[in-house]
Amino acid sequence: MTPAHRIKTLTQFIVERQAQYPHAKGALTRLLNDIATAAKIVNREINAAGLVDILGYEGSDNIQGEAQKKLDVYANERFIEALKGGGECCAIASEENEKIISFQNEFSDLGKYVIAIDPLDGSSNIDANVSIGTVFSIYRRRSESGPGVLEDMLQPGVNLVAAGYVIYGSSTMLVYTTGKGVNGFTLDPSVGIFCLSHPDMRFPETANIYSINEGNYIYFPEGIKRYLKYCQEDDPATLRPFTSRYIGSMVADFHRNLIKGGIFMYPGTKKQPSGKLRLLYECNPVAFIAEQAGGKASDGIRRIMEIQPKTLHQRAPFFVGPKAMVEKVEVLLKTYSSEELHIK
Ligand code: P6P
Repeated sequence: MTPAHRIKTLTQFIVERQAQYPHAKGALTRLLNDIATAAKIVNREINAAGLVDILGYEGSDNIQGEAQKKLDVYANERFIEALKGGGECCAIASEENEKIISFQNEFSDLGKYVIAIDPLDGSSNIDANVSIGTVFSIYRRRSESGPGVLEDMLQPGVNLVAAGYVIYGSSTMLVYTTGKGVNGFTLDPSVGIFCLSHPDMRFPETANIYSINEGNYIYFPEGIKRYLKYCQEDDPATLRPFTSRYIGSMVADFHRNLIKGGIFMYPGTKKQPSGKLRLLYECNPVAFIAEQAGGKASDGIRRIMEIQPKTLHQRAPFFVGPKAMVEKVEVLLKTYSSEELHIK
């Protein structure tokens, strides 16, 4: 048992980091704490979901046309409530809402940030008791004042101020970055406090896991088919054959790969050329974390964080993990799929 004086809580950590920025007024600190508060409330419902009637479908579809699980709706409402109440952001883009949700703050010096969020990613796994997650991106607003507008949200990942995810698994963790490394905090449910458990997270030097839905194999570009065969070749010197691991919940798959070393792939296919994952609130935040952890994130051609979003819910092919693994995919796509993917 770690002595109490050696536990560093998320709040202590954020405040300490804020002290490194003399001009910081604490807005980002409060915003991150608002997110942590909502995560604790969602975590409580997820853990109780098996006991109360909150599993199953809400009976409505979200803007993606995906049937909304009751917990999706519940999580979305909790995060919107916490962020609106906290007053530090002027708009939210959520996977569950077609348009941005804008707030007018009565105090003009508030609301400097906008948030893009997937409140409950992987929710199709809820009733199978598989780990699910929340993913969030934080940008500075671009508009001067008043309620946030769409242009505040349509920013490339390189403009991110902070990004992170919460994984609701065997334990609940919040992992985030503000561009100065990646740190992981585990929730102590007995006191409702996130405690620093994974300081300075980085991809391991050696990595041998690949994560992809191989059920889409026949629709993959030739370069991806070649990469999968590469993963399966017998070459102990390069740790191959790699191990295939796929949960179908991006946060859980990425978190495992960050800890143990591996690449997560959701390629574009003949059926969905832009892939399935959304740029703003799934690819960009995970890409920021991956880069800060020494890795790389690409759409197979370009750095994910340099893509200029054109629409709120646009999708992107997504390859994220250790640099060497992502670069191998990029080379094979360039070699075998250049026409298909219009690679110059
Ligand atoms: P598939 C969950 O619905 C999600 O958006 C991600 O969390 C996950 O990685 C992906 O979809 C799984 O998609 O097509 O493999 O079931």
